[in-house]
Amino acid sequence: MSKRFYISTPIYYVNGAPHIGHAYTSIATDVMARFKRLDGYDVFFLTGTDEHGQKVERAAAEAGLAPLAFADRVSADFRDMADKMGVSYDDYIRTTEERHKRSCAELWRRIAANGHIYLGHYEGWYAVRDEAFYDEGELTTAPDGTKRAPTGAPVAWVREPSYFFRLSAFQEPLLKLYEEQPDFILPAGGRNEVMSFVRGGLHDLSISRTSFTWGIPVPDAPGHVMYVWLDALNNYVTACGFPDPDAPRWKFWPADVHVVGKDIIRFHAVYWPAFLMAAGLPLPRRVSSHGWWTVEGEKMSKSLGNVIEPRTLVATYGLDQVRYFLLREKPFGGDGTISHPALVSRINVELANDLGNLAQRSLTLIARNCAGALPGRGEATEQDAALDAAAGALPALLRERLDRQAFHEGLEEVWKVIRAANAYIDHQAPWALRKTDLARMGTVLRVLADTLRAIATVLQPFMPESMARMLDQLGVPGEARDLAALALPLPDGTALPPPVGVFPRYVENEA
Ligand code: ME8
Repeated sequence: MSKRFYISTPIYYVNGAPHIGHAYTSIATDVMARFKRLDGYDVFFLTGTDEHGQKVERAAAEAGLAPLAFADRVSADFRDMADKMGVSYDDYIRTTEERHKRSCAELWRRIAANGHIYLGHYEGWYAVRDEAFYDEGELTTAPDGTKRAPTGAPVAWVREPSYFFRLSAFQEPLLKLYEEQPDFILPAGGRNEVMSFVRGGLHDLSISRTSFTWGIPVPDAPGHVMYVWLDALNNYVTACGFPDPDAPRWKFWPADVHVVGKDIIRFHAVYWPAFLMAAGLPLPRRVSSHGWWTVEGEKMSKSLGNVIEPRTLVATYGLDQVRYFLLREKPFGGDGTISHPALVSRINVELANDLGNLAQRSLTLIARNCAGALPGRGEATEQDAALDAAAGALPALLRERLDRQAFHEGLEEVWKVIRAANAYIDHQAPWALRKTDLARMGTVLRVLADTLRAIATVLQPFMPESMARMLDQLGVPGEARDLAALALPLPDGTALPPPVGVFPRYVENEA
C-alpha cells in the first residue's frame, strides 16, 4: 500500500483520571484514523501516556505509591477509557518504556552533537501543573497574593544547574516553516498566536532538571533528568522505532497530524519542530488544535465536582451517541459546552428521527413489499438523479472536510443528504406507489437503500457500531464497506435481514 497516514493524540499525564476532554481528543483522532483507513490508507494511530516529571511524581506521593506503580495504574485506566470509547489506536506508548528511554537518549545526543545544547544555570518561574517555564512579564498576581502563570497555575522560583537548548537559534527557521506551510498549524487563530509568540523572540529553553529524579536521565550527566516536555514530545518518533532506521514503522515518520488541545499548541508547534530541526529529523506535517469543553458553561474542575467521566456518559447515552455529539456540537477549533438537553436533542432529533427513522421506514417498506430483497431500479427521474448525485458526492466532501479536521462541517454535509432523503421519501410516498406502480416503488426504495448505504459508509468513522449494524441491514458485505466500494452497486435481489431500529430515542427517566 502506498498511501500512508500517521496521526497521534497527545500522551496524557497520569497525574489524574481521564475525563471527557481527553476522550474528546482521542475520539476526534480516532475518526480521522478510521476515515483514512476507509479511504485506503495504511494508517498508524498512536496514543498513550506521559508518565515522568514533577507533577506525576507529586501525584504518586499523594497516593502513597512509587511513581511507576502509580503510573501503571493510571495508564491502564487511560487505556481502558480509550478501549471503551472505541479508539482504534495501533500503538499505546508509555514514556516509562525502555524503547522510549533509548530513543530520548539518542535524540539528546543528536541535538548535543549538532551543538544546540549547553550547560548553564536556570533561574526563573516554573509551574509544575503546566510543567512549563514562564517569564516574569507573563505572570499575574492572584487575590491571595501568590504569582500565577497565564493558565492560572501557581508558579515557584527555581534555581538549579540546567542544560539549555538553543531555542533562540530557531526563531527564523520556525517563522519560515509557518510561512511556507500555512497549514502546519490549524486553526488559523492558533497559527497567529504561535507566530506572534515566536516573532516576539525566543529564549533558550531549560531542558534538564536536577531537583528531582522522576525522569529520563540525561546521557553522561549524573543528576540531570530530561525536561518532561522533551521526553514527552519525543514519543512520536519513539513509536516509529527511532533511532533504528530499519524499524518497520520508521516509514510512517514524519507524522501527518498531531492532534492537540489548544493548551499545548506552543509545545507542539514551537518546541517540537525546533528539537527535530536541531536533531536533523524531518518535521511533522501538521499540528491541529482543538478548543475547550466546558460543562453546562462551567470549566470542569474537581472542586466544582463537575468533571465528566467519559465511561459514565457512555453508560447513560450510548457510545456512538456520545461520539456523534462531541464531533457535531462544536467546530473542532472552537469551544463548546456539554449539557444533558443538548445531548438529548442531538440524539432524539438527528440520530433517532432524521437518520434512524429514515432507515427504519425505508427498510421496513423493502421488507414488507419487496420480499426482503434489494429491488432493482427502473428509469431514473430527476429527483432520483438528484439524490443519487448528493449521496455520490459524500466521499469527496468528507475527505475535504476531514483533511482540515472540520468534523462538524463533514457531519453537516451528511445531514444535508439525510434531510434530502427524508424529503424524497415523503414526496415519492413509496407506500402509496405500492398500490399504483410497483416498479416505481421498487426504484424509489432502491434509491433510498443506495443513499443510506453511502450515508452509513461515510458515517462509520464517527459511529462504528451503529453504522456496522445499518450496513448489515442494507446487505452490504464486510469487504464492500470502504469508500472505493461505493462505486460498485450491490446486486439486485440481495437478501436483507429483517430491519431493527439502530438509534433508540433517549427517554427521560421520570425518577
Ligand atoms: O498536556 N476540553 O497532558 P494532559 C478539551 N502530557 N480537551 C481537553 C480538556 C477540555 N476541557 N482538558 C484536557 C498534557 N483536554 C501532556 C501532553 S503530548 C507530547 C504531552 C485534552 O493530560 C486536550 O487534548 O494535560 C489537551 O491537550 C490534553 O487533554 C491535555 O492532556
